[in-house]
Amino acid sequence: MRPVTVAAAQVGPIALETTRSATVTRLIGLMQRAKARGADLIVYPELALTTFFPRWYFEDEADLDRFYERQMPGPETRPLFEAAGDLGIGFSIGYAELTADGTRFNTAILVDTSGAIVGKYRKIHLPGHREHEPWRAFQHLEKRYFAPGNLGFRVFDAFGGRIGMAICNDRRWPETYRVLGLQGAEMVLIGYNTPIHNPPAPEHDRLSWHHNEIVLQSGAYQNATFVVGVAKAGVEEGVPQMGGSLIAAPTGETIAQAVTEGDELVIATCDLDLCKSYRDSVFAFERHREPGAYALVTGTKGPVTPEEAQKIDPALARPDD
Ligand code: CDT
Repeated sequence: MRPVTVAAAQVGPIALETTRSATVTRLIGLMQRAKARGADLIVYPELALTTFFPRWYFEDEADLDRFYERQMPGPETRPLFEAAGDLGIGFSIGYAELTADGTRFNTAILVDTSGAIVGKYRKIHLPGHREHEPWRAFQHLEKRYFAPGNLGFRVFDAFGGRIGMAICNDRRWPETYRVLGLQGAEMVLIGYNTPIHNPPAPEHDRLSWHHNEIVLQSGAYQNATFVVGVAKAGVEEGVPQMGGSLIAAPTGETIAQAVTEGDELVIATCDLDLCKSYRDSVFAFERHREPGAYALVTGTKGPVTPEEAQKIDPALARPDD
């Protein structure tokens, strides 16, 4: 047995004017409760230090800066690291990162039980749009406010296992889990902010929870890993965001799930050895995958015609005698 007790720390709304320090105090409260319930690791949502600011169009880029961290830890976030070290609990948290060269990333880090950063991920799949679209009830300007992550999907050996991270929209893409799965990920941590209303496709709104659960479950099952999905939930600055935080096992089953849309700990003890049974049998990648047949997966970004596909993968043009 290799048990890791993980707490998905769903966080209710954070108002625009809430200070970083107030939010960090709130996150420390969740951390203390998680530790008291036996957690080794607490996972906070995407952009957990502020309100989900991509819902607004800021004409002046300088207005954006207040949402970004130039250092991690910085003066306002250091107490979170100190609390983790004092309590002996690890954490993962999402935040907006502004690098020394001025690049903006949507980032998550993994911190061990001594309070040291042991892993970093920068969000690769950025949803939404780049330009102001006033017809929308609210914006989703991630493509404007962040550059695509440049660190790939890495794994980190920590907590007695192999941990991967992804952020929100990444969870909808099978490539995310597969790249991590090919590196032996045993637990994938995914914070998210998902507005229930999707302005370009409102017909999807009622399916938000269904889509959340199927992608987290299938990512877990198809890659023989635990997946921890953690929401920033509730009505934040007038925009309802889905909760539905959950922990999925390599069996494909949900083993713990949120029942509120506010601050809530969703806790499960995950035996990482459970991954082995799937990785050694139905998903023994080294025996059963056929990467030669997947040329289109990396050979094109968008859909192609059958003729274009044949140029990328000549097998698709071979006579079927
Ligand atoms: N934060 C984030 O990535 N949210 C997206 C919303 C998609 S609709 C523009 C998500 O996939 O949940």
